[in-house]
Amino acid sequence: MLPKRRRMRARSPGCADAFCSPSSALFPGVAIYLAEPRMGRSRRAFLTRLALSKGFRVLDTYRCAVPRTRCSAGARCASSEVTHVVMEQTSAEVAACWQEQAAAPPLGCPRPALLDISWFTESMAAGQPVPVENRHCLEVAEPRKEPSTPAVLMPAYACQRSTPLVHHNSSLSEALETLAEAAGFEGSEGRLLSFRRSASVLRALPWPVTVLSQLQGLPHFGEHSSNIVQELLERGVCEEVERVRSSERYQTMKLFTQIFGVGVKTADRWYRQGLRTLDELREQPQRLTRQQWAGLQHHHDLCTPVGRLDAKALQQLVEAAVGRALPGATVTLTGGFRRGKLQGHDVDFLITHPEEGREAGLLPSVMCQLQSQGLVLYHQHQRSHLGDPGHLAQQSHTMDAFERSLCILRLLQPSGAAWKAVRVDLVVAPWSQFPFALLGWTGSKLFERELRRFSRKEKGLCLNSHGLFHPEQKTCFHVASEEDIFTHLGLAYLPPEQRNA
Ligand code: DCP
Ligand code: MG
Repeated sequence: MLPKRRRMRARSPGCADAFCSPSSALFPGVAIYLAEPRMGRSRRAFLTRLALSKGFRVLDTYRCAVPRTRCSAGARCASSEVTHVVMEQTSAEVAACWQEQAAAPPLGCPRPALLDISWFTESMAAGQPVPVENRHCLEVAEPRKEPSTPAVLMPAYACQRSTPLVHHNSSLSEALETLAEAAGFEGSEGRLLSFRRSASVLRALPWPVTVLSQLQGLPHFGEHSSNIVQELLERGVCEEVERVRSSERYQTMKLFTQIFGVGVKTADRWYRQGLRTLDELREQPQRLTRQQWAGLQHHHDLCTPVGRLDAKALQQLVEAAVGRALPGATVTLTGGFRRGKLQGHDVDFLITHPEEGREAGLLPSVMCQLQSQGLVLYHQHQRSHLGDPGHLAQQSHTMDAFERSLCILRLLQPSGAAWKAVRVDLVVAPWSQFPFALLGWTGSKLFERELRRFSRKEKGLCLNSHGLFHPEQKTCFHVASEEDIFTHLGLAYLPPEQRNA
């Protein structure tokens, strides 16, 4: 039993059996009745308040839908207004039974629609009643397909499932990604990973999640992630996510970590020292590395997403410079653009040459070529560590030992004299390691992480951008393509467009 005050609140305001009169509702043609059996009283009260706040009319009693004067049942058939009966976790059969027993309308009176909670939550999210579709209806003749049982087998590792770029659960996965990012800002690696994994599962689902029960059986949905999804489905917004997004801490950490060369640790230090804006950083150049200073100088451009056409134009420039520096060398566009993304924060290129060894020390001459054309705004060369003892099997998931140049290049815009600064990574891999490097640099970051975890935990092998190794025997698998790597791991091949985990 609810405390008295809460009971009063659940039933107020206004008339005795309706929570809201037709004249005060935004949608006078719609009168909702929330059927309680599986819903529970407090949840019903919560949903009622939600609907009222959005201007819906919610009735406290269930009656048939014909005005009393025209209804054959006459006075027995009281006020006659419910148009939409909403139930939760109720099968079609149980719903029909409920209607017969609780309040079957007399002959001649049309029955209101018997709907599951998905119609309600979609309407709340839309801010207006959405049209009733078959999938919302409980009164279908054939047994309804239970949305609580996922029609897909969802494997636990992201490398075991297809994750397309465009999917059905963007707002849910973006909310979880925000929480993952915020956890990362606080150094909570465990929370970062669990939110990121649940967001990734949603991206892999071939249908939109509309009711919480559809999460049953899906991997990586702990209590916290499930609660977030539940709140989003019921209210359209999640308080925790909104709180994070509007917090000074999150906004400042996001601002600082977007600067080229600034990681979470640096951003956190600056935040704790009271810094909040880019201008404050610019006033203290002694705090900044050369890379961060260049990042700040070109910050506006570097925060503007790079488009596919820009990536293609840069590929031509890089190909020309590489071709002059080492004829026969190839340039492959990797990173997000290889996965089909239309925009990215940078452009990643992988360079190799079919004759093993010819690629060594290639980048200084490539950079000279680009510099002579006035295209280099900043670059930092890192020599190859491939010759260093024991490097191959030891690389972490974030760093490999390839020669690379982290650059900011000047890209002329088709519009004319204007140009913009673009972040470009050039990475050089020997031919024999190219498939591993390509796999490692195509991403997504979570996909890579999961692939390496799968290799280690399920196969006892160590995978990185240099090779696939047997840790004890220190042996390496020879491969000619990415497909070979998937085969060695016993995985179905996933093309880059399906690696958007
Ligand atoms: N990568 C890596 N080692 C690094 C940096 C990146 O192995 N030091 C890998 C991880 C990513 C891929 O390369 O999967 C590309 O990195 P980006 O950060 O450029 O990520 P994306 O290209 O996927 O995203 P965006 O479109 O924002 O550039
Ligand atoms: Mg990239």
